[in-house]
Amino acid sequence: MRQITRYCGDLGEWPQAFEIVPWRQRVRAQVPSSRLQARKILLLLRAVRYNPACLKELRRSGFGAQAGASRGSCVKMMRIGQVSAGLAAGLAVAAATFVGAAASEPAPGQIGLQDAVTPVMEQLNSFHNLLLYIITAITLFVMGLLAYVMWRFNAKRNPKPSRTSHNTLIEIVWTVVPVIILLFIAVPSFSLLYYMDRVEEPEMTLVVTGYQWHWGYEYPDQQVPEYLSYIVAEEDLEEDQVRLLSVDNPVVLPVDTDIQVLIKGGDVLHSWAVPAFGIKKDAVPGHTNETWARIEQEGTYYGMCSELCGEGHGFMPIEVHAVSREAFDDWVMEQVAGMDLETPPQLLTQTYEEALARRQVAEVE
Ligand SMILES: [Cu+2]
Repeated sequence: MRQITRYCGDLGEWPQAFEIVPWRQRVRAQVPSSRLQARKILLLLRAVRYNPACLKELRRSGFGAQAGASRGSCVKMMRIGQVSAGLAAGLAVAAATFVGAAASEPAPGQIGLQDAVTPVMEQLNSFHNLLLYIITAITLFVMGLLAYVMWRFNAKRNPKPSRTSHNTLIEIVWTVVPVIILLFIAVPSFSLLYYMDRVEEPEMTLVVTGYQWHWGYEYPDQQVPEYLSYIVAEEDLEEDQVRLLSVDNPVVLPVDTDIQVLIKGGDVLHSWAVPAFGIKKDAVPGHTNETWARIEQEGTYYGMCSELCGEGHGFMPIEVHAVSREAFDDWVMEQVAGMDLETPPQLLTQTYEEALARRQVAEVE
């Protein structure tokens, strides 16, 4: 948000449009989806026209998630932009693809995957796109063949059907070509699978445990004992919280840090899945699964339990707050304050003694 104001500050009335307001509730309740898309396009067009750095920042921050505007200013912008609703609707699809939806959560009218914030998800994204090209080509080719066969070999054109039943060359071709295509796909697929598997030298570890129906999080290196994370009930939602996705105690993780994530089940099978990180790992009772994340952007990211685990399966969301390494250290110090620690917590930017001294100085002041 601060970044956006910095880059977009010279756009006059602009920053107002990016005020963080409880826009989700307001906008979703009042503005139809096509109008939301129109607003996105207009903001985008203006950003391109006035300030490329601003556009970059907007895209980085997940555009849709933070660009809040009331219905009034939306209508005003439509007038300012002098873009007819028809044109806007036509552009909507293109804009949704170009801008990318919110970085952290599903958005209305979203096309494609959530924006990647880890190297793993970036690679997953490009692998997904590669497959999409291949699938499209195959589909078009097969459809073309079918259309040709229907036209060329219909009963009218062939009153006396041919009795041909084998053609060795064609049979070899239609066996070998798919094998080659699969091999071609297998190479990036396997290398990605191993890349996702584990990180060489993690700087810290997060232990995730799935329970019916909430999550437990523990930071062994930081001596933060396990705490539980429950969904926020609909009637208790605060203005900036998201229905079915916000939790009472989110996971806090540092950005630009290789984090080992260990996932296990406390009772039945669950699955810890955060789309923006490219993580979906089963939480299995009696077995620890491993994966990793290196988050490249600060922000709030949401996910859900993705393994049917019983009645409350749809109500155990995941909320991750990715903060700077310094802010993470501060958070750890808050968690361990007043605890009787045998081993000092491993902090990322300072030693425990330094952090303690700093806290004491701050208290005196
Ligand atoms: Cu579950």
